[in-house]
Amino acid sequence: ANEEQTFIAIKPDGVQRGLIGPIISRFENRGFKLVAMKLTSPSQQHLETHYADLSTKPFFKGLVSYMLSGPICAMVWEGKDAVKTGRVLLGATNPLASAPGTIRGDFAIDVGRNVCHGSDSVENAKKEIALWFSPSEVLKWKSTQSAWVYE
Ligand code: YYY
Ligand code: MG
Repeated sequence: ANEEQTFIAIKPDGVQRGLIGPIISRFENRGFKLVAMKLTSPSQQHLETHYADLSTKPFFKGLVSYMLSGPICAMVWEGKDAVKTGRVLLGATNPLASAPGTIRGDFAIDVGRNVCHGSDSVENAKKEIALWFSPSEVLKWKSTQSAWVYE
């Protein structure tokens, strides 16, 4: 029940701005468990697949070149309601509409530089995790904190 997984990626602007630590801390502090992580520079084709649902949007080309502009910190976080709660931690897509206290609401201004990605559904999380990680890169481990995070 507490094993839902979501794909979270710190985008090139987040990496360049030194926000890997602060963003990871938000998920750690909340009680989620890190089960996969890598710093990676995926190909254009990989990023076009990741954002395939948006391929007809006018911002698609710019989005892909932004995602190609530097390393990305790709992660899988696990825990109760991880997908929906991950989106809450991220804030709205447009940072100017994101509440303070959210990642985008605290660290970003423009929609095309919104520092972090998070899966929007359990089904898409599964697809994204399979795209970014091989099964052996996603670890099964028991956190000693779990009995203090979950009742
Ligand atoms: O899931 P989320 O990242 O919050 O938004 P999506 O609608 O999936 O769009 C993906 C990505 O595209 C968004 O994080 C920024 C960019 N984008 C944009 O540059 N301009 C828009 N009007 C909408 C989205
Ligand atoms: Mg999305």
